[in-house]
Order: sequence, then C-alpha cells, then structure tokens
Amino acid sequence: MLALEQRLKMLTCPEGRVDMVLDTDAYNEIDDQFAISYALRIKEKLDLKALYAAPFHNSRSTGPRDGMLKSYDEILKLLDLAGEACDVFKGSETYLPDENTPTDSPAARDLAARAMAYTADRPLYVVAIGAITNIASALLMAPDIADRIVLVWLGGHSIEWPDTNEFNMMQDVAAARVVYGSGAPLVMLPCMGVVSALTTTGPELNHWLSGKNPLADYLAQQTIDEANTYAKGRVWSRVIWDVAAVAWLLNDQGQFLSEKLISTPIPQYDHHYGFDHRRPPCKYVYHVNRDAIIGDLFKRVSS
Ligand SMILES: [Ca+2]
Repeated sequence: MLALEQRLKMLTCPEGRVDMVLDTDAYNEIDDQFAISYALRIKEKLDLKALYAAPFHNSRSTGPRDGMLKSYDEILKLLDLAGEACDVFKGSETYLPDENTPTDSPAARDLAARAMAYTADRPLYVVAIGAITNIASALLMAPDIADRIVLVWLGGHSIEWPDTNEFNMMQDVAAARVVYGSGAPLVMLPCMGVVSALTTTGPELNHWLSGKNPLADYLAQQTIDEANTYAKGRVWSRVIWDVAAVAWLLNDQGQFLSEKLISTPIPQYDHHYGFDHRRPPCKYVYHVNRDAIIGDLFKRVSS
C-alpha cells in the first residue's frame, strides 16, 4: 500500500508531459467522442499510449459485448477523422462475475502488463469514462499495478445525491468495488451534481465547431442530429460530461475543476455509497468550471 505522502503526491495534477490510457464506451453516447478528441489534441501534456473499448448496454447496444465492439469501431472512426494513430484494444465482453474473477480481454491484459513499466514517482494515468470492468480486471490480474497508476474515473453521482445509480457505476458495481478497494490512487468525478454542468447547445456547437475540420464537424453534427430526434423543436442542451476526466490532467492552476480529499467511499450493491474513514484518501471533484473546460475543448478540437 502506498505511503500517505506518496499517495497525495500522485493525486495532485501532474507537472510536465505524462503517459495516459483512455478506457471508453465510445459508442454509448456522444460525450465519449468529445473526450477522445480532446485527449488527442493535448499533445503538449498528454502522450496517449492506448485506447480501450469498454462494454456498455443501453438502447445503442444489444448487450455489453455488442456495446464494446461498437465502441471499438467508433474509436477507430474517430482516430481516422482526427488523422491520428494509437494502439486500440478490445475490452471485456461481460461485466465482472464477482469481485475476485477478472474478465479476460486484450485491454485488461495490456493494462496489466503496460502499467508494470511505471512507478509511483512516474505513474501511468488511467482515465476511464465507462463501466470500469477493464480496469478492475487488470487490477485483479496484476494487483501490483495499483502502486503504479493513477485512476481518474468518471462514475457514480455526488455524495449528496440520493443514490449512485449512474450509468457507468450501475452496470458493474463489482468492478467499482474492486477499483475503489484496490489501493490505487483514485480521482472521483461524480456525474449528477458535479460534471452534469458540462452542457452545450446547438447554436454553440455550430458557432465553434461546424465546418472547422472533419473531426469538429462530426462531433457537432452527431450531437445536433441526436438532439433533433428527441427535442423535436423544443429547447435543448446536451451534457458532454466525459471531457471532465481529461480536463483533470490539465488542472494545474485549478482553472478547470475544484477538488478535495475524502476517504475513499465504498460503492454498495444497493446503489449507495458506504463510508469508512479508515480507507485511504481519494480526490473528489465537487465543481467544474463549465466555460473554461468547454472553451478549451472547442479551441483544441476546432484548430
Ligand atoms: Ca462514457
């Protein structure tokens, strides 16, 4: 287990350029595409080593396997639109069967092996914006990576919210419990009540992104087309919360997010947090500066 001083250092926004991997259920809704595009366009700070496809099940997939495969294809599509190359790995086809059994996948194997080349002083940043199955599986396969990574996960709701019934967390509570209990330094980005402030609108997307380049055009059009199917002429705004997890790595001046230390909560199967103040501290983001994050995202993706 990491010493407290080392853990606190790892939970501070890093200086200089860092290596990261991004675990994403890219096809489940439009915000993942924004987050991937954002990460690809922060070259001075982020060396994106690999993209992992995460499982998901909602109206855009027939089950976790189909969701993961569609996410894999969507990641490749985005890389093509961005004119970028990166290692891409398929993830788990199922959720964890229990808290002791990893689900095997190329993504979990890659992380379990890749992270061993890092150290507590020079960790690998694991940014996750979907169900946390791939990461939990890697931690079960190779528990020693817990001291070599910093996990930035967008999942669950704020601790004031009445429940943790959030899409990323509710799909695989066992995986969330493995990750939260692994000892790996953890940055929590809660959905409702915190990153839910990261919304954008059609006029804004058209102004800042439409026609700027193929990637920016795709992001704007996908979002607007989707909104037009459900808003049907009514007022709408669209949350693109996943970009907050990438923004945490840019928050060296506190310009994007406000955060504090709390004892790492315990995700419960009844979709609530449990608390035990003997657990190690984690970073808890409690506010996002919406205009600063969306402004930086649009500037980078449109250039
Ligand atoms: Ca996502």
